[in-house]
Amino acid sequence: MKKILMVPALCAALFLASCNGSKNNSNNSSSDTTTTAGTNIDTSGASANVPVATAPQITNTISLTGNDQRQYSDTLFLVKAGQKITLTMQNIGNMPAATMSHDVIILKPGSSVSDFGNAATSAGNGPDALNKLSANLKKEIIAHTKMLSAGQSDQITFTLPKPGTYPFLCSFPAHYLTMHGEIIAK
Ligand SMILES: [Cu+2]
Repeated sequence: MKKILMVPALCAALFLASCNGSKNNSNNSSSDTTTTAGTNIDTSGASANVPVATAPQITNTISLTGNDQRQYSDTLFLVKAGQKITLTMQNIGNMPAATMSHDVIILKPGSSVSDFGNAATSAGNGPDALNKLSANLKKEIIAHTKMLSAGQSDQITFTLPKPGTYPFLCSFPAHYLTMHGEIIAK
């Protein structure tokens, strides 16, 4: 007698909502499973046309483009630390090299994109701009592509030795303000 009264009382006092919820879940579970299985069938290119809002997959192949709006095509990559990474960068714009070129500079974890970008801006857009940077800033560079004019591309390989967040940026004057991102090595 005491037990029968206690169970609904506890339910009401503690988790009324969850008691109701678990009843509903068990009633619907079979139809839910069918629906989920149905939506998983399409693995073809449908997702290629839709901007991906979820976290990127781990990869060792990075493909980037830069456009005349001073934008990279992607700003976040996940890779494995200690493995060879291949990065391809292409300038898909049309503007003249002197006004709109792009590169990719990958920096050590903890490096400041704005400090590096400011110094790169002062160094200008000449072919030896990176050489004009201070020795301390040069030491921050893990790898970099060539400076690419419209239509050009470059491929580099490098290894991110330790897990961490490696910033990257474009070193063309002032481009770091919009052209920067992160490679996270796991
Ligand atoms: Cu750029």
